[in-house]
Amino acid sequence: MDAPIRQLVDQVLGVTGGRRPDWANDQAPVLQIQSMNDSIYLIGMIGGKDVGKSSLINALLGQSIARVSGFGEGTRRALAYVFQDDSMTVRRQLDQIIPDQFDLIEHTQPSGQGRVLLDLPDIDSIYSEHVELTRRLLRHMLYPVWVQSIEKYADREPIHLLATVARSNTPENFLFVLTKSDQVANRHGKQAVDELKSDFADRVARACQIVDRPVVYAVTNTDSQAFDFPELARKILFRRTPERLSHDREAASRRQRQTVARWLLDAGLDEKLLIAKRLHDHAGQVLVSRVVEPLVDQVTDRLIHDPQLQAHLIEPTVNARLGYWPIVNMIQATLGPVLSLTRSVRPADISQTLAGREIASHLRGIFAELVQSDPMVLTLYARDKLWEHEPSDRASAGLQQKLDLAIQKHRKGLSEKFSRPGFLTRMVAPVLTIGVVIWFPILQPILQTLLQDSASDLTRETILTVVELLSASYLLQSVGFLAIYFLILWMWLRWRTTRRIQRYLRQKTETDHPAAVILEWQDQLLEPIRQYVEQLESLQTKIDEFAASAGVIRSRPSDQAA
Ligand SMILES: Nc1nc2c(ncn2[C@@H]2O[C@H](COP(=O)(O)OP(=O)(O)OP(=O)(O)O)[C@@H](O)[C@H]2O)c(=O)[nH]1
Ligand SMILES: [Mg+2]
Repeated sequence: MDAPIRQLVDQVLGVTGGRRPDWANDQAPVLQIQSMNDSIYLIGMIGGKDVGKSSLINALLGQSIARVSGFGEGTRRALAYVFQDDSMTVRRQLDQIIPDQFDLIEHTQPSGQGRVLLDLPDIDSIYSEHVELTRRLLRHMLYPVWVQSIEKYADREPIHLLATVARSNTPENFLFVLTKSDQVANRHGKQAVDELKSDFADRVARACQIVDRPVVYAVTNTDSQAFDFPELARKILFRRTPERLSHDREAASRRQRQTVARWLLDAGLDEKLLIAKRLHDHAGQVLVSRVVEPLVDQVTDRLIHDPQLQAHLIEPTVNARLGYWPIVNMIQATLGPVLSLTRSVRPADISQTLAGREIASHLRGIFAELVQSDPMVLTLYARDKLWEHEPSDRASAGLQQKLDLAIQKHRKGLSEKFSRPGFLTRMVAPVLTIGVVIWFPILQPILQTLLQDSASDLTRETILTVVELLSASYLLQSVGFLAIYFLILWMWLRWRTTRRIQRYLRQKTETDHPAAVILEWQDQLLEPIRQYVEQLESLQTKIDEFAASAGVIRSRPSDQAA
């Protein structure tokens, strides 16, 4: 299997915790297509004890190269029949796969170039090393010949191995042989052989999970002309061109990919994803209904109705705005702090408790319930066990900090927007302040005297007026008037600025609202589940892409029910 496919399988196993499929094990008899030699191919006899594998090799070659035995251990080493030019390469290859466990016989027939005909030990005897050797070779054998004798054809072991091998190689590359047909034909006639062939073909089709029954060749190794022997010999011995080899390897590779794709689609990831999404939704709903929504309401409500919090937000802006008004700014500087002193507030106080309970305690309750409802939460929140004291306190403190920052930002934003009055106000402000101070007590009485009197009395009257203006009683009267005037002006300006800001605060959009950080905080709390969902989704996408490339279609739930 390719490394990326292997990785995909591992990822799915990591998520589902399922059992590793047989074909994904390192030692499984899975065809290693990538490591195959381009021009050399293995054809090996795979079958149970004494079925006639060695006899079949001899009969095919018309000479006795393999040792035949009706009892005892039988064939225990692999025997490779190789064209002489290929022998070096084949020896090197076999040395890597089954070191010291093979013999090599060279021949000089060019028609056998590239082909390695293998006689192998049985796959069902008491000798475990026999099976091991054959399984190892199967990892490199493009063309296994499945040999069964007529008396043993219903044995389960060979069929089981066939089923495993057929997951990584296509049955089109296989040949199926029933040996010792002479024994049945002699006793029950030729028709009995045909019936057994047909039944064997059914079993093979089931094992390989194919619809069409494969061809089964009935032979007797003692007569190379009887039954299907001549046709079988042609099928085994014909020379595979490079094109044919690459076609057959491609077919095997497709089969492997289909096997993996089907397994991936059936691995239960859809269900995991569904459960994870439900968990995410459920956790979100619980958090929203029990903490987030009430908290947003609480913060919003206090932003609008709590005079202390409002003063905290608005006071700096009022200060800055009134700074543009001469004299009024002095009153603000003197009296403003006195007002705001009574209104000191810690903004974080507004989110420490909810319905008389600490936020952290709400969190602990919610996450303890989530753990109960889905143990997956234990894994996802392994680093942030929100059902425990320390992590939930930390999460709650994080929210306080966020809100503090948001309110500070809010305060700054207001100040940026409102602290500088418009051009007209800045023009009018000196007139309404300094102008008033000069006009009413000084300029207006002098001008009045100047305009009332005739030119001859001008100097004297004017001087008299100035003297009057400087009298103690007049000064007191003027200061009294101005004090009242400026106090009223200060109060009016404060009221006007405050009202404007409050009006603005009421129509503020939600994203600017300090309470928006509570939603952000909620997302953060749900992050582990969201990441898990994302991980599953991306795995799902990869699987779907892989399945599509392998030509395997996901069966819908209705199909499965059918
Ligand atoms: N009647 C009959 N006997 C056969 C046939 N093929 C093999 N035999 C006999 O079956 C016995 C086993 O034959 P082998 O060729 O050694 O069988 P094998 O599968 O190589 O056996 P192991 O290497 O031990 O697994 C021998 O006595 C053969 O003579 C056949 O087609 N017909
Ligand atoms: Mg043998």
